[in-house]
Amino acid sequence: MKQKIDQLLDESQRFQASTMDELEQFRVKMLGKKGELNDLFEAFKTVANEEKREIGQKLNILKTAIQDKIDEIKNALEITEDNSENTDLTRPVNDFVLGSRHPITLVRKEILEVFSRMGYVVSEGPEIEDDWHNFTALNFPPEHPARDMQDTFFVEKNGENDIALRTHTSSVQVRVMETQKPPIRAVFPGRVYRNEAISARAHCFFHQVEGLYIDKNVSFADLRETLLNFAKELFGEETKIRLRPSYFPFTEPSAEMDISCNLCGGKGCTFCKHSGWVEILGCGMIDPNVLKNCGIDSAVYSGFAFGLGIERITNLKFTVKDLRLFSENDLRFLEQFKSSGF
Ligand code: 2NM
Repeated sequence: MKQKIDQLLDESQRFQASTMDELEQFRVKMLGKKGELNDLFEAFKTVANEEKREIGQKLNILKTAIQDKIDEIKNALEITEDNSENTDLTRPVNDFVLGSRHPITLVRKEILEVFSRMGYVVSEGPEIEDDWHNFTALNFPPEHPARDMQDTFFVEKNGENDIALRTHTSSVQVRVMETQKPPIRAVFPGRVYRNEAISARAHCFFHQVEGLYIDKNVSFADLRETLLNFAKELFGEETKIRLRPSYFPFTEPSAEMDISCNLCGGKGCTFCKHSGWVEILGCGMIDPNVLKNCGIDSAVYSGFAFGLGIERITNLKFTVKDLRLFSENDLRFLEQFKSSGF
């Protein structure tokens, strides 16, 4: 009997199978109802008492060895079968539904990249602001209309220290000027809020990128050259710019910048109202009062600042006709920006 056990142990250790059928035959032969092991256990009953212990152990070892062998081959076969017979390698892959970046995100990134290449850092700040950072430090007189309920969403109205949703990201610029020493070169992207009736051309929130450059001897020529480079990078080398005098409380002098219409190449179309020019941003030399309010010596330092609406630039780049599309999350709109992704 010992001999039989050793022989079966040897046989099962050497056993190999290349198909599940072969393996199943082996299993039936060894472990099946009429299999070798059952025969042995049957014979075990008649084994002399003094041998029971030794033969019993041997039998158990054999049984475990056979079961392990079967499991091992079964696992190996399952893996190779998965990879070959049951897999149709010509089957199309799963059709993943890819999302897309929001157009505002795409254009925001493009704008920030242009300024990064010119050495500007990116800075962000809170959307809920106090009166000082949003208005007073920026040279807004106490009676300025922007401070009115009609134009600004107030969170708390308590006289001296109103709390409001920021109406521009200039509030972040104040925070940076208050805490950093020139030279400062930074851009400030973010969402801003204005109390406007929602229409195709206006919304109660939109997105800005503002920028700031403060150092010794910064001139209006530096401003012009920087913004010309920006316009060319964003809209193409052939783009021209035009600066028109304007007014902002925080800059003096102030200007509005137009670019040559990139739809008609300056010839005149309905988009540029046949002028050949479209407005894209406001800018100016930072008012010495603002520098002073932020603790920067205006006798030593000067600087320029600019601000633009990302929605406006996005309209120009993608000819979006209705501002409301940007905040409705209509997939039919958003899916059109798939190929513009990054
Ligand atoms: C604009 C237009 C012109 C501006 C000015 C400043 C600051 F903080 F330096 F005074 N920040 N942003 C600025 C100037 C913004 O947006 C149309």
